[in-house]
Amino acid sequence: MRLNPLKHHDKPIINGWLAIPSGYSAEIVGHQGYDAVTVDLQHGMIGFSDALTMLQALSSTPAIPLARVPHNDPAQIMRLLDAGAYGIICPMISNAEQARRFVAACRYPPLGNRSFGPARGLLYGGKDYPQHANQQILTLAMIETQEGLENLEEIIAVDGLDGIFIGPNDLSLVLTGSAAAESQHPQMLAAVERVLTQTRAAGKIAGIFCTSGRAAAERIAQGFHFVTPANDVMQLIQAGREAVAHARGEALPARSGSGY
Ligand code: 3PY
Ligand code: MG
Repeated sequence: MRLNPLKHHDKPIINGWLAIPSGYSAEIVGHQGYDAVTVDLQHGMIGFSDALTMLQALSSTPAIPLARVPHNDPAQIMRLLDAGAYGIICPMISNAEQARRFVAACRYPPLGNRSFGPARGLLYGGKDYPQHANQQILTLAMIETQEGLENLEEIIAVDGLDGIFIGPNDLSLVLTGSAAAESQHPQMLAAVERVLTQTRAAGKIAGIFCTSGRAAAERIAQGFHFVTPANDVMQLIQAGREAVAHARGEALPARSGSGY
């Protein structure tokens, strides 16, 4: 089976993020040097057939294809793994039971309850995918709720969970009342630092969503192993605004804290 380099990372993982339902943009993004690219079925405008085409497009690039599911649903997780995703990011994990259910959906028996029907897993991963998928598929649980923060230790400790991915917009929304991915609010700074420290102490991947490459570089310097330097929509917005402002000789308009 094709090995998943994200499972044995020695350098920070730079992860692209796709919200636009297009195989063509997936292919373009996959060729830009990212280690991994995530197809976002939670907040992206993406259904299963779009995701299939996008995972196929990503397969033709060096980037490892990942998917974020809309919620902790074993049927959705199974279909995206069958479609060739080499890892799943699951939003809104709030306790260990939810994390165990998530991991079980990503693992064939006896480790979990993923149903057998590997489909594109065989095409992307290779003929021996069924024998090795349990070891190669990446599982990242998103911490972005108050309860998730409170139950952090027990979530991180779940066997088979590879790491944590912070959703800073949702997290800052619940902690500070406004969605701001790079919020400097003391409560948010403390929460992010706590998730980072505890995840690293457990020897697992510490990941976070960011709104720009510069913000992602700061997160890497802070100690994160897995960063997303904005999604395709944010990059399109930023590039469009810059182009218009430069053409008009005007100052760049201010960005919103959420990146949108
Ligand atoms: C968040 O910031 O809440 C996310 O889920 C990132 O997409
Ligand atoms: Mg979120």
